[in-house]
Amino acid sequence: MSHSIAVIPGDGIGNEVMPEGLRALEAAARRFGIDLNYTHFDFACCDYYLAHGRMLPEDWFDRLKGFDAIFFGAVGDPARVPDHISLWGSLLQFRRAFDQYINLRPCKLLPGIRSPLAGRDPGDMDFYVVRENTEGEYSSIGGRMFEGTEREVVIQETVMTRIGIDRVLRYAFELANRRPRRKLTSATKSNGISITMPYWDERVKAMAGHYPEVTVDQYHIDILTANFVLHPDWFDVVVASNLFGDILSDLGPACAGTIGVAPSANINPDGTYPSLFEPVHGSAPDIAGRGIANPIGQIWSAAMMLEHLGHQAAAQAIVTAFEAVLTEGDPRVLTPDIGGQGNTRTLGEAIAARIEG
Ligand code: GGG
Repeated sequence: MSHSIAVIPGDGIGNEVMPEGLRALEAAARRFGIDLNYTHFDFACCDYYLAHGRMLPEDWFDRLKGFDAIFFGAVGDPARVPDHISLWGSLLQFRRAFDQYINLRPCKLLPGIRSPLAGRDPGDMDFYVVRENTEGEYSSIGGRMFEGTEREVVIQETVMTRIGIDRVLRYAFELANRRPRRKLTSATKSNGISITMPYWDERVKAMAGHYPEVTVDQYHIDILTANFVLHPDWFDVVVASNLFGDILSDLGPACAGTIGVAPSANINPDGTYPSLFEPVHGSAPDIAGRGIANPIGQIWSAAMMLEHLGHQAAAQAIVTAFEAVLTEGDPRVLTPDIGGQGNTRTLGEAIAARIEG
């Protein structure tokens, strides 16, 4: 079976973890007889912006729309390009144009990684954040008035639509319904954000009526973040708006010990357009160029991509491989964020070797 993959490493450590993601994919492809055809793109990064005055070429949509999936690294180089320009000019364009309205982000304690949540065992944290990915607080609607004067006014709207909320809720309820605990938690802030968030809560209640087997609870985002730290075992599927989901899906992996291992899938569930797979972490300018970034977020994202393309066994082989390498815990192999003295490549090579058996 053959799949076309668009490869976009982006900025910073995206360029360092991407080769290890591809190494893992190739190892899985060899073992399971999958034919993966890669096309590499140099846009959606700040070098491209500085050379061309835009993050993407004019014809980017037509060039990417026919791929089976997009494998993405990270974006952002704030010393050279403001973050809102690089993010809005690339990743957020992909998510919207390809209607990738689900951002699925697993949060799991992994073997051998020391969690700041002392005394927890791996069973204590194993949940998904389902983030709404195309609207909400990430709107481009708003503007400035009286710029540069004392009367300066800045407004940005939150956009919530019935279709947009219902489709992410349906996905989250379906996911919860397939999992043994059948539990869904909704992130809200309807006491303070008094128009959009009560509407979100209403839609959760309406959707819950279609899923009587799923236990539903909801927390305001402030106490929810506290409970991620204090009681990660309470959660199974957590559904959240764009901004809340972004925050929760960094916090979840941080509670598991490092954000460097966290993967994500930006999914277009209808399959009309390619879905995009990327680590949760950004371009990490503080460590970029040193070759020490943890590649597991990129490698796990590769596994999510293979699963999305229908290769469950190959995806599982990748997860089993990095769990085995972590369990082994050889400090010469592991990256510094998880207590090792190795680097991006030593960890990536060890995982690829395990995948091939
Ligand atoms: N690999 C993900 C990445 O580059 N993230 C940068 C970022 O700021 N993302 C914000 C978002 O996911 O909305």
